[in-house]
Amino acid sequence: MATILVLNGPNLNMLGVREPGVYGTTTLADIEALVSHSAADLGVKTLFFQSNHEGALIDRIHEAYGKADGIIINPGALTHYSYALRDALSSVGLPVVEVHLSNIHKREPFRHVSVTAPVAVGQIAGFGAHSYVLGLNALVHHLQPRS
Ligand code: CA2
Repeated sequence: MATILVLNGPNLNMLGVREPGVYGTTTLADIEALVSHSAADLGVKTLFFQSNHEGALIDRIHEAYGKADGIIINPGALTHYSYALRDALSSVGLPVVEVHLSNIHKREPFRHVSVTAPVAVGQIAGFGAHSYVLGLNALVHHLQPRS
């Protein structure tokens, strides 16, 4: 059974707690439950990790080397400037799908750039919590093209 690591970056632990007007009322725990259910339907195992610290995310990515089969990541604001996170994703050689709750391309100009997307298989943005489910489906299809 394939194992997918689902990573969330800075401030995503505040989902559903603060700024519901921007990011909605769904909590990170709700998103993880949604992804777990989809994973069960798809026959894959999911592991979840969130951190507000770049280095902790990088350590978790390194830990996945040789253990996980793919990564779904919402890097939060690190998306826009963390070359270290990008290098970590690249270093483990696992397929990555980048997801965003909001459509980063129709927000402030600084959010239009993703330094992590070039090392991902693809990016899904703008569908709220459903971006994660779409990302999981895309990653599983990438790993098992017939599914
Ligand atoms: O749309 C996304 O998923 C983002 O990755 C969310 C990041 C943002 O910096 C990216 O540009 C796009 C921010 C997550 C912050 O989440 C909060 C949740 C509640 C209250 C405040 C922030």
